[in-house]
Amino acid sequence: AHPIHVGAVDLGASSGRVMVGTIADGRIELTETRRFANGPIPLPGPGGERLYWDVLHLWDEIRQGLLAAVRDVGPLSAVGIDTWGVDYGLLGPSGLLSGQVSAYRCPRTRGVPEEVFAAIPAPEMYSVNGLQVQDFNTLFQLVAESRDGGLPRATPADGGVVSAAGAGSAQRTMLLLPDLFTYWLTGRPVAEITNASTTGLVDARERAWSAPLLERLHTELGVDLDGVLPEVVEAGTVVGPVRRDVVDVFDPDGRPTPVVAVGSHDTASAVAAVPAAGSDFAYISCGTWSLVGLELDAPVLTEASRAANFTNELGVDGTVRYLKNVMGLWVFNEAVRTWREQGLELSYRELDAAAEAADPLRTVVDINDPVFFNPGDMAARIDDFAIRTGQPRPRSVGEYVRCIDDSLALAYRRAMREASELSGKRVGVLHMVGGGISNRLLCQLAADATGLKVVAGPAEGTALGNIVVAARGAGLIEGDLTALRKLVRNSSDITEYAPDPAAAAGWDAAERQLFG
Ligand code: LRH
Repeated sequence: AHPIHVGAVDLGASSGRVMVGTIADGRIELTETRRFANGPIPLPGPGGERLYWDVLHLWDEIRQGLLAAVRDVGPLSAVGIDTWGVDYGLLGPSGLLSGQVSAYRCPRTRGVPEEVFAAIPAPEMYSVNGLQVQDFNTLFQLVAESRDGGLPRATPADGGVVSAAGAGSAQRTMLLLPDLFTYWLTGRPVAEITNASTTGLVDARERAWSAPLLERLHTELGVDLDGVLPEVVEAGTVVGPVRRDVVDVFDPDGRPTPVVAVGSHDTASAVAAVPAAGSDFAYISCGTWSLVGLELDAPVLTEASRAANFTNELGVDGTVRYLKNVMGLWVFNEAVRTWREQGLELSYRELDAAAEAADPLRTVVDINDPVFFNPGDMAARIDDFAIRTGQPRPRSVGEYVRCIDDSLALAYRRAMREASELSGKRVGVLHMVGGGISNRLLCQLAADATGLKVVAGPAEGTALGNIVVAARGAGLIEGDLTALRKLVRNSSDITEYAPDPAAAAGWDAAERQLFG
């Protein structure tokens, strides 16, 4: 059989890439055809800074990456797109992008959840959408958007001021970022379910927009989403052929390549690629964020789960991604960015080696503390945290990185235990996927802190998850999730880390000291 080439566009908050997965002999070989930097761009706004994505630049990179794929590797039999969750663009009545695309770290949503929960109590909301509360959930962004006038208010809820007289929101269409790029490629607007589940507007049991929730947003907060939300599709749906006049991408028969709505939330693609053989596994998807959790058949919508801020995002093939957002390598990347601005040139390898040599658990922070969320000088924030909690401040770059790694592992330990308790699922092995697994110290610390065997790999989990779902959606391969995972496993470098039993006491003590 001749090889099948599948294009995967995978955008992260700090970098994006276009890959080709070549499927032959039960394996996938990856070729990267384009990689580019990404990051939120600040602009001055009313009451402070706003953060935006340069989506036109991203679109241009996607186009060039796909053209390079066809040119350098061969015709593409399918294309799939995934990005980080929650962010969206709005189309105006003529289908053109209207306004800018806000970045999820934009402070415009500060205080919005409280405003929303005053009208729709948080427990009521969680019992429907099962979503953790983060300021950046699309629902809160849409409330902020309508307050800024980007989404016209349907009722004069802002002290009698109607922002765009007469213009109903129904003239807008909201497309999450992967769906926006898919729309530009195919002309068809859809909402792929795994990413739609990060909006807060989806009924987690029904896997559909929640009509009662939308109704309440309209009547109680004046946010009218009637007609704004596109048709929901499950991951694996062929959205349509690529428009060759837009990007000239074709298959081996010269026909326009089908664009498949894959697990378009990057985390959903990463979880689809966890190379697990059985079902007793937990996972950590390690990138800008660490997404720590379990795969379940049904959402956990209990009050205890809400109180622990666990989320029920939706996965491919009817699964639920029951997980927690842990701050992730964001803190490390921001620290490095600041050091480089200060003139300190250290490679990742040197930084990891320095962390490895540093004393373990000397300083630990609550890595999920909101002080680490916004861009800025992370070392200074660690200092503040250390002083506030009566711990020694790190004395060297290596000690700062060690503090970040130790603190991440401590957060993994806690999230792991909670996920198990709240869902009743027992965990036998911890899979780590994503670029963050190149940090070997972090993988070992994850094993030590959780007491679980860690199976690390693949680093390109998200792209592989994208590729297998795109390939199956386009009818190029067959099989259930277990079969797709086997294909990923055959294609990946995998490293195992055994927990060091002698380390357990240190982790117990660190957790007690920091969290009581
Ligand atoms: C990871 C991720 C995560 C979301 C966040 C906005 O890239 O998609 O799952 O919570 O970005």
